[in-house]
Amino acid sequence: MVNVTDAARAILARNDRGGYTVPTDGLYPFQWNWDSAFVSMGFATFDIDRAYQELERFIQGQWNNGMFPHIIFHVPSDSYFPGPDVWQTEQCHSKKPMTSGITQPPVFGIALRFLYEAVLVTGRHDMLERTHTLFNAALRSHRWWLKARDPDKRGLVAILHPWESGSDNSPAWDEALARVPTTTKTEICRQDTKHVNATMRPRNIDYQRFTHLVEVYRECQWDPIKQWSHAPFKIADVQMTAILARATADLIWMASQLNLSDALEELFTMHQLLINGLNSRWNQHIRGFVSLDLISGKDIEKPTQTCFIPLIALELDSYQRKSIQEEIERWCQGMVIGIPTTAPFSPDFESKRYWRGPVWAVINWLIADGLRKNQLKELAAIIEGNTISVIERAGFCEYFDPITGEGLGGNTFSWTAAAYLVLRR
Ligand code: 9WN
Repeated sequence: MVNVTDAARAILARNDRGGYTVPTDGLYPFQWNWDSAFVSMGFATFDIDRAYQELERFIQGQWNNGMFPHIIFHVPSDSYFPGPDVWQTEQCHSKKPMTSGITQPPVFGIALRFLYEAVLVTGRHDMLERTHTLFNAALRSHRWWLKARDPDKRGLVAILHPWESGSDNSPAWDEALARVPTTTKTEICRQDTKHVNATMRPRNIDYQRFTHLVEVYRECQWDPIKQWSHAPFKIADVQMTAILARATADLIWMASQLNLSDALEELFTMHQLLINGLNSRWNQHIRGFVSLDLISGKDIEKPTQTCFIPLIALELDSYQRKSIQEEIERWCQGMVIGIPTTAPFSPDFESKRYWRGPVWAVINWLIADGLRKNQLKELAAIIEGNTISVIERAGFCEYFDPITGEGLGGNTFSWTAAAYLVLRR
C-alpha cells in the first residue's frame, strides 16, 4: 500500500515547476498567491529550503506598490483564462514576471512564521538573511492592504473582485455581484471547463461579471485610488480581514524574534485596528461574523465558511464560542464530511459546485486552527481527522462533496497535499 504522506510529497514534487508550485497540472498552470503560502507550509514539514524557495519565487511578482498579486505567470501557458494579455499589468511591476492585477488572501505572513518556526527547530543559522527578505516583502504587502483596501480605517479590508476572496462563487457575493454588468469587451475563452465538469464550476454569467470587473480595473490602470472610487463591487470581507489580522500577529512574532523594534510598533497598531474591525462584525442571527457590502451598506447574512474564519485571529467570548461550536456541528449534521462551505440548510447550498457547498481542505485547516486557538480542541480534532480521512479515501482533490465524500474539481492538488502533510504531522 502506498504511504499517503509519500503520496502527498509526490504531488508537491509533480507540481513543482522549479522553485514554485502550480496548484494542479493543466487547470492552474501558474503560481497562485494563497495556494503557494499553504504549499510552503506543506514543504516545511520535510524540506525547509524548498519551502523558503516557494515564497521567494512568489515575491518576485510583488508590485512596486507592495501588492502581492493573485497569480504570477512565470511561464506562458494557454490552458488558463484570463492570461496576462487580459490583465495588462506590465507597468505595475517593471522587470518582473507577468502577473494578474488583483490579490488574494494574505496567508503569506502565517506561512512565514510557520517556516521560521521550522528553521528554529532545525537550529539552522544560515536562513536569517532569507527570512529578513521575506519579512520585508510581507510587511510592505500589509501596508498596501491597509492603504489600498481600508482607506476609511474601518479595520476591515475590502475585496474588489470575487477572485480576490479565493472563494470565487460563494453565495456571500451573489447580491453584490448581481449589480455588476455582464457586458465585456474581452472574448471569454473559458479553459477551466475543459478540465472540470461545468456543473462543479462557476457559471458563464459569473465569468462575464468577473471579466467585466477586470476590465474596469484595467481601465483604472490598476491605480488603487481610482479602483477604489470606480469599483462596482466592494466588500469589506471578514475572511480576508481575519487572515490579514492573523498574519499581522504572526509578523509581530517574527519582528520580535528578529529584533525589529521599528516594525513592531507599526504592526501592533495595524493589528489592533483589524481586531477591532473584526469584533464589530459579530452577527447574532448567523451566529458568526459577517462581511459588509460597502456599496449597498448591507450586512451579508449568508451562512458561508467566511463566518467562522475570524476564529483564527480573535479570542471569542464564551457565548460566541458556544454559538460557533453549535453552528459548526449543525452544519455538519448528516454530512459524510464537514465543514461545507455553505450551510446545507441554506437555499444556496449546492454540494458539488465549487464554493457553494463543497468542503475544501485548506478551509478546514484554517477553521480547525481557529477552534484550537479558542480552546475548542475536540471539535478541531474531529475536523482535522475528517479532513485526513476524506483525503485518504478520495485522494488529493481540489474539493469534496460533503454529502457523499466524493472528490471533485481538479485532482492531484498541491494545497490539498500540503493540508494533509500539515494536519497529519
Ligand atoms: C481564480 C487556484 C485557485 C484558488 C482559488 C480557487 C480557484 C481561480 C479559478 O483556484 O480560483 O483565482 O480560476 O477558479 O477559487 O481559491 O486559489 O487553486
